[in-house]
Amino acid sequence: MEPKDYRPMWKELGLNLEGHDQLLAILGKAYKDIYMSQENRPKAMQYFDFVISEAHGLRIKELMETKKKGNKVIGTFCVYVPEEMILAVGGTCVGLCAGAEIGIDEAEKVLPRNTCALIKSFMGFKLAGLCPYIQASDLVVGETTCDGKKKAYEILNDYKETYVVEIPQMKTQRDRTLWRGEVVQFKEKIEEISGKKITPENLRAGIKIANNKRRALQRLSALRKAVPVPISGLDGLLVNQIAFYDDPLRFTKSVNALCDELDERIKKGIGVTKNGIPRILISGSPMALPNWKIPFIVETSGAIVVAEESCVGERSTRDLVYETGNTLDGMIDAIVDRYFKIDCACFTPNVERTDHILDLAKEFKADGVIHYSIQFCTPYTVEAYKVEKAVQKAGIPFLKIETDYGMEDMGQWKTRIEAFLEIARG
Ligand code: BJ8
Repeated sequence: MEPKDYRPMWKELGLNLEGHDQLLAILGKAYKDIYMSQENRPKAMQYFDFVISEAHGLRIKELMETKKKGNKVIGTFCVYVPEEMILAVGGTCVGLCAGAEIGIDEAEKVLPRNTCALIKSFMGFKLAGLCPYIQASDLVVGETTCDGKKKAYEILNDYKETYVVEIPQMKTQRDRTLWRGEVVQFKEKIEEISGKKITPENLRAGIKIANNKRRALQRLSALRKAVPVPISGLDGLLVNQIAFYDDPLRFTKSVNALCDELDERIKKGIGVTKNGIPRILISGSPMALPNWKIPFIVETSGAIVVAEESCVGERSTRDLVYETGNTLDGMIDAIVDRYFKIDCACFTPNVERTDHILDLAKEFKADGVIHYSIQFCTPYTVEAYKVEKAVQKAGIPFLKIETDYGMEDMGQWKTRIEAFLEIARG
């Protein structure tokens, strides 16, 4: 096969070609070391390996092609942005949160050093000219969740038009009214940028596509409850990360194909590792691609991650939009209610999240809970206190981790995690 040359496309997108080459080399090596070294992976993971290998190539080419047909690409940073409305007008929603320590020097020129790594990373990717997704986006949508993101969008807007959705901080009826108003305004923004009207018909279709993607991810999640577990936590996380970039129809089909294979494994009692190793639930800040640090340490220390209580995981896939609404207003209400259930730590109070963590720990037969927060992420770091109390009260071993995207503390965390796994083993 002819080697594919995407450089003209990257140049057209205004990427920093030299820096981008270096980035691809680093990511390619990390993927090989972390993912391709795993044993006994399901065959259907080959599709997801391919998607990763073409994340800056073929997928971007697809986005450019859909743009040529007049469809819009919308970049987002939060699972609170209603994807259904973007899909309704034939648009594509791509996640722009970034999980690598890249472009930090550039980011620190505009942000304080003690900013969460996720924010520094997306800012760094943009300022260093390394993210083809943000370059390809017709509009970037931010949101008023944590203070760091909220204020960073004001700066990002100087470099790329950023439309900000206001997310309430509480969940009273008054907050729901505010949120509904925001969803309606977002609908109008999407209509304006796409030049297309959102109708009951196209919104129904958008809801179906987004729900089917979530159903496939729910199916995958449920299969990870099996003993022994048929797929590694790293692979489970990867599929959830790819959900933010891939074509939703193709992705849904590929996740279901993976689940068919896992069904077979379960029937035959095949696990990805030997039985009896500690099953770990990871909870906390989202792990955006390519943030694999903690699951990698856990799974190379003799344990397996069975679920992620995170926006790259359960928190964004758990709830569906009711498909029973026939009117546009009814569908908007269904969207409003579905998103309003997301239990991000930016809300106060947020008891639902602690309840969900306990439920997940039980359902997935977790031997331990690791609470992960990105350093300087106030919402999750502070909320960890309440989570710790609840998890310990339930008699489940608990470990609190606060780290950034750097690799310097890998050894230190490996030692702490190994000691924790001794306790989880019971
Ligand atoms: S709904 S979790 S995707 S905001 S890690 S940037 S919170 S300081 S990402 Fe999130 Fe939406 Fe909530 Fe989910 Fe701020 Fe914390 Fe950084 Fe964070």
